[in-house]
Amino acid sequence: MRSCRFTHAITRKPAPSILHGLRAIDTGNPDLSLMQRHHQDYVAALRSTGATVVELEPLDAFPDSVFVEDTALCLPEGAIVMRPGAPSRLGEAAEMTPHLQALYHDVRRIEGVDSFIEGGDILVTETEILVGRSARTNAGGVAELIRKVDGWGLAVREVFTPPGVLHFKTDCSLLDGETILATKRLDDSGCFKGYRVIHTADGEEACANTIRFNDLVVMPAGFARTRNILDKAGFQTTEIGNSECAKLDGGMSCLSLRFTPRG
Ligand code: CIR
Repeated sequence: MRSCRFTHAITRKPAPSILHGLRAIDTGNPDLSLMQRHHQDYVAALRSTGATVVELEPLDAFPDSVFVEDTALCLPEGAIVMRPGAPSRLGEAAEMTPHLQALYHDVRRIEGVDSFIEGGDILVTETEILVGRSARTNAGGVAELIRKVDGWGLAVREVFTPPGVLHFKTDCSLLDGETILATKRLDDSGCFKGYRVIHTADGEEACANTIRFNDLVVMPAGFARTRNILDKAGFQTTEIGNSECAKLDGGMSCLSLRFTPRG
């Protein structure tokens, strides 16, 4: 299962500038030291599966740079550096490029001046790449992604992130080759036909963003009913505190790039 099994991850430690991170609604500033503790737990969970985790140093010039997922799409065949739609995040992608070049021979870039796309809008399954148009990902970004992954064996399907939802994966995640965890509101859009879909428990929509990383499903702490549903479905779940990232609309997938480079 290439969509769930990974030899590598890249993370970036949160910087003091995280206080200035983007957020849709201001519910107060994140506590840096608590976020650092949660981040260490997250890295430890990834490492516990046997993966190599490259931990990058904080980048204070970019308040949201802890959310590395948005900077790239990493597939076994190669990596594609994104062009984030948030102006304050555009420079984060270039900062990631050399770290990808250290692990991949083939690193491509989204480069059109009118192309915008963030990794949080991309869900890679065993058979396809779903890309959600959103306030951060536009038609130009999707069109350029389709050209850039040509020949890498996965079809790209354009879908739509619900209005008011930051990223497509804010509302869904892959649990295994054919199973997706999603909010009912996203599933109702019909974008997961052909997949087995497990819904988040009512009132627990905020935990739809998990990651399947090797044997683990890593989910945010505090969503006992959804965790119970996943446990009963046979998944091995683990919880990580996410209170501080949640203040900036961040979740489990945002904190890492996960991949198995072919070299
Ligand atoms: C942002 O608004 O860009 C950040 N505060 C949160 C990014 C979360 N990333 C993700 O869902 N992939």
